[in-house]
This record gives sequence, C-alpha cells and structure tokens, in this order.
Amino acid sequence: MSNKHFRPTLRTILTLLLCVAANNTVLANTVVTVTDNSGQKIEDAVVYAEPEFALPATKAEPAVIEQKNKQFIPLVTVVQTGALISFPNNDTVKHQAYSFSPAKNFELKLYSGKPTAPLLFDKAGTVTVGCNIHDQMIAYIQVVNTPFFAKTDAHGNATLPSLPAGKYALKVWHYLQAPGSEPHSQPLQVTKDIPTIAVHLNFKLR
Ligand SMILES: [Cu+2]
Repeated sequence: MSNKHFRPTLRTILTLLLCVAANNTVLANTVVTVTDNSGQKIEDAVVYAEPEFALPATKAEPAVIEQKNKQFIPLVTVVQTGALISFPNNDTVKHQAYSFSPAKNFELKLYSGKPTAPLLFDKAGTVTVGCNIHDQMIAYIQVVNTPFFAKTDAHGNATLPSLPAGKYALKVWHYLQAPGSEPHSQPLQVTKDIPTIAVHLNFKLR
C-alpha cells in the first residue's frame, strides 16, 4: 500500500479519535418531540432547557423579525435574555411595531426600511408584538434565561444544542396556550447518553 493511500485512512482514524474525545465533553444534540394533549405533533413550540447549575456567561445571539407582505416573519422567535432584535420593514408600506407585554414594552416610530437601532430584550418572558397600522400583524417572542433553546418543526421536533451534563428544567411554551399561563415544565437529567425526549403537553391549545 502506498503512502498516498494510507494518508486518508490515518486522517479518518484521527478524526474518529477526535470525535470520541469530543463526546466525553460535548454531548450530542438532543431532539425533543412535542405533542399536545390530543397527541398531535406541535409546530412552533419553543423548547428550552434551564440549567440548575451556573453556566459560563454566553453572549445572546441577535435575531431579526422582518415585515413582509404585512406580516411579521417569523411568527415565533426565541432569544436568550440580552439579545438584540432588529425589525426591518421590507414592505413598501410603513409599519409601527409595538408591544404592551411586561417583558418588553415598546413602540417603534412609524417607519419603512430599517429602524435606527435594534431593541434589547433583557427580561425573560413572552412578548407579543403587533403593528399599530395593520391589526392582523402579530409576532411572538419568547425571551429565555438559557442558551439552550430551539423551536419545533412541522413534525414537532426541536433540536437543542449540546447540553452539558447536569440537571435542568425542560420547558415548552406555545403561542396558542392560554395567555399568561406558565410554560410546561419537567425535570431533565442529562447524563452521558442523551435520549430523544418526548414531551406531552397537558394543556389544550387555543
Ligand atoms: Cu404594519
């Protein structure tokens, strides 16, 4: 066997070794499947794991909620506390985004294009966003105290980022649950092997 043939094999072995080493410290992504009380898989549920231990500080990723065809896109956004969210208007008509939610009470000036600065979301909770000009426009922001979050897809699956081993409260919030009601919460113990987790919501969606 020539050296030429051997090299990729060696590289493969090294890659495998690195993967094994990585698995001891960084745990695999966790898939959470969410169903409602009738067994239906739920899309656009916000799934987040709040650790019961101190985490190194992480910088919140910014998010964008655009306005297009007189709609906020996306309908549901999840960010970590401290995140900046910008609200670009990609319509030709003007919009005026606002919220009365305690977690973030704001009103942007009537605008087209990009407002002057993104907004800071530094308080955990649910923020319902509307437009003063177009009553049908609505968006939901779930601000969470953890970097471990995801949204469910059309199959009810949310893929959380790698979770360090430890104890968590696994929470699920959906925009169609009763307004003001608490997110679903269940304990989660993360050990070396993380199973796929099924969450059955006990509440009825509106
Ligand atoms: Cu509008």
